[in-house]
Amino acid sequence: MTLQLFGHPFSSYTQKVLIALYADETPFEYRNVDPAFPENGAELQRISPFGLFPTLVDDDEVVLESTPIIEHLQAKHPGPNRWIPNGDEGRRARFLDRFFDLHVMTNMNVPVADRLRPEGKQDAFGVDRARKRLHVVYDWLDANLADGPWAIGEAFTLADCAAAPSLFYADWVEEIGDTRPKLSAYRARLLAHPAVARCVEEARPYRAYFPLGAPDRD
Ligand SMILES: N[C@@H](CCC(=O)N[C@@H](CS)C(=O)NCC(=O)O)C(=O)O
Repeated sequence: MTLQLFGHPFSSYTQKVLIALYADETPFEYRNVDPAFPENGAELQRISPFGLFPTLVDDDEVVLESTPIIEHLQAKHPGPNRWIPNGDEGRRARFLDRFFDLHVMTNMNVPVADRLRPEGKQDAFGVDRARKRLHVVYDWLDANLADGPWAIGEAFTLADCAAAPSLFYADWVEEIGDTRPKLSAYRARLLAHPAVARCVEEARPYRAYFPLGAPDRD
């Protein structure tokens, strides 16, 4: 049976998994959960506890969470890319995957989610702290990323799947700017990767969904 991916083209975590699927040219059925396709959203609510996306269905197995989904793809549907290499490289890829999700994606999402809160329920302190933390994170990445082309060096891995959407959107929230040349160049290389570029194009029609207003670039 075909793999099914429940996700949304504008969703950063969906894009993280799509990058792996596209880069490996793995066939799958895309169940877009945009309100335009209510049957996909209803099915996702049925199979996933919080209705979060991405959610992968492989025969009768439901796989939740973007990182385990990519691990599942590597184990059960391997393609040309090795998402988690062996040994030290694999440990570095796993670490950076956590770093991009927990520090870039999470802090990026605070101001975004805050804008969606009901009037009077905003958290100005939390938003300010998250914006400041993004700059600390940028400085750390600029100092600690491999010289390229990718996060751990030569291999395009799980870490890059996580990095692409998180840096894409984080830069819209707080610009990386000219003072972090290594990180800026890495973001640009990611956006030029064919699998990432495809995700960016597929998400373009949904840019009006960005709660802070999408900048006129990228
Ligand atoms: N830790 C999860 C995060 C998934 C997640 O938060 N997805 C967002 C879209 S990017 C979502 O489902 N939002 C809908 C909601 O919160 O109801 C992963 O890695 O897959």
